[in-house]
Amino acid sequence: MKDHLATPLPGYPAIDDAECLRRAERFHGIMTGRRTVREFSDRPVDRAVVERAILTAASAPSGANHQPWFFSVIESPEARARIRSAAEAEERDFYETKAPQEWLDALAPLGTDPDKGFLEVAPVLIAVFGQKRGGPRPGDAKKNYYVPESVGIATGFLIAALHHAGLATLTHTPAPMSFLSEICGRPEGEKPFLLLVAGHPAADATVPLAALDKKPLDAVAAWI
Ligand code: IYR
Repeated sequence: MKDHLATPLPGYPAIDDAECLRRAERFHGIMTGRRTVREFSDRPVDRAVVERAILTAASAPSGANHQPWFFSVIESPEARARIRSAAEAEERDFYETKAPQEWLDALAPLGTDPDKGFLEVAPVLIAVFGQKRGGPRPGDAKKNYYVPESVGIATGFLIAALHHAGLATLTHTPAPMSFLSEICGRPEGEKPFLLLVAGHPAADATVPLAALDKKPLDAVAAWI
């Protein structure tokens, strides 16, 4: 490797193969318990939990370590009502006009519709943005690299962190979602990537049976 500043690798204490497998199995158990939830309770979530989950997301790998993401946590009832109204307008357009039949057929087993009441019920809305320019330090304005990939990985970390904390999540992507930039006051050059809804599930929350079907290992992986 070329000359650069480095420090001995921290955080990987030696473990044996059995312990390695136990950890892989335990984490699989935790993550396969995650469900996309569309019915939330209005029970508040401690801000420290959200802060910690965002710090987990922000520790994700990224192009040139530029960390090209920003997380807007939307608390104000007024902003939430605006987001719901803008999202529902887009979704009505989607379900009633834009979506081809094949897409509607694909969604039918999940029972989704243009009603996005959860945007005003769930206590946590996190709008995730990708930044075209930035850099490793706050205030940098260099070109960023692999922005959608980096932000996607960070969002995966965020979902895993919230789930691990015991919270339910829903990835919501009304299209277009430029209204999020305006409502959250984000600058041009920052693009909304996804709206993550989080909170405790409603006591009577259900999950579509179709969502429980996951492909077996041999359908998703091969060793060559
Ligand atoms: N954005 C719409 C439709 C939708 C699309 C896909 I692909 C989904 O996996 C789920 C929903 C909505 O939120 O209802």
